[in-house]
Amino acid sequence: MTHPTIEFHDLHPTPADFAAEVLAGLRRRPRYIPPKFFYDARGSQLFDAITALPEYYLTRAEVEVLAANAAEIARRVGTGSLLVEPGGGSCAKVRILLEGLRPCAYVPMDISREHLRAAAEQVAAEFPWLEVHASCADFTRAMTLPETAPEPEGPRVAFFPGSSIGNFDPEGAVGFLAAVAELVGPGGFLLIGADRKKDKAILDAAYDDAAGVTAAFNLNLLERMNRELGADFDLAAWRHRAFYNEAQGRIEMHLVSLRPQTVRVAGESFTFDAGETIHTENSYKYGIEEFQALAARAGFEPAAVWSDARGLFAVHLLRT
Ligand code: AVI
Repeated sequence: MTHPTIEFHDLHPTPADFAAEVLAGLRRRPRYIPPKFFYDARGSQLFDAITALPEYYLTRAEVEVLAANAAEIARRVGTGSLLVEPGGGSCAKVRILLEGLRPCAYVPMDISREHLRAAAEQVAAEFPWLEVHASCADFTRAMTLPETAPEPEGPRVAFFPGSSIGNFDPEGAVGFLAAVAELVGPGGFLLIGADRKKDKAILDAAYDDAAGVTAAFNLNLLERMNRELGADFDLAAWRHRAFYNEAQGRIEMHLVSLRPQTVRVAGESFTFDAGETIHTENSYKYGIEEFQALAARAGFEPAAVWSDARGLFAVHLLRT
């Protein structure tokens, strides 16, 4: 049953979008499929499991920073804001902020429909005073508020945790941040998590965990193509590879073809050499000043920045 304070807006990308982007990505060299397609129901579950892995320090470090600084964040931002969370799939971290911030409404936007609906209903049940306007959308394409979202007395505040900004290339990140700057408008804020550059061994382990959960997350993309696009990927013929590319300042994830093979996807044939890869994700890591300089190109200035005790992860408060 839908909670009375939930409005659900469905701009979900169609199966045709998935097919078109996958086919375009497999035709090009090097082959590349954007990471947003990891997050079907299974992929979202696997991602939640990743966030609890011992090697994946990002989530724990960010939660530590948010919990330690929630009161300070609320003091700087003020109450009565409109809180927007592009990619707010599990709505997990926002809970740390809600009591302090007391926004007039919360707008989570996510590509994964069922995950978003369940999470938004849960938040609305836990915070009965809060209006929730969930918007199922591909925020990398459309960054618009649902028409029902109220005009706040306080500022518009975007919350973009998890270092998801690292999944854009730097130019794409500037474009995304500029769209957020436009969304929050003059006097608006962005609270954003950005993973920091660090020792390669720590980064490599975070994206290639001993239990193989990240491998399953990456390989699920092939299973998803089998399920939804009538593809015939043989899962035993592919392997997960992830490594920190120090020159580029990014983790790269790939799916490696273990033998020469031909695969059918949505009626089209693709031939892979042994060792050839499909590049599935980049996860850029930023120094603090480096990230502030990137955000400045999108019209944001730094208001505050916090880090965890180990200095692994940064949470930036930016204002337009
Ligand atoms: C969602 N995003 C920030 C994650 C990351 O760390 O880049 C996705 C992920 N990929 C592998 N592990 C986690």
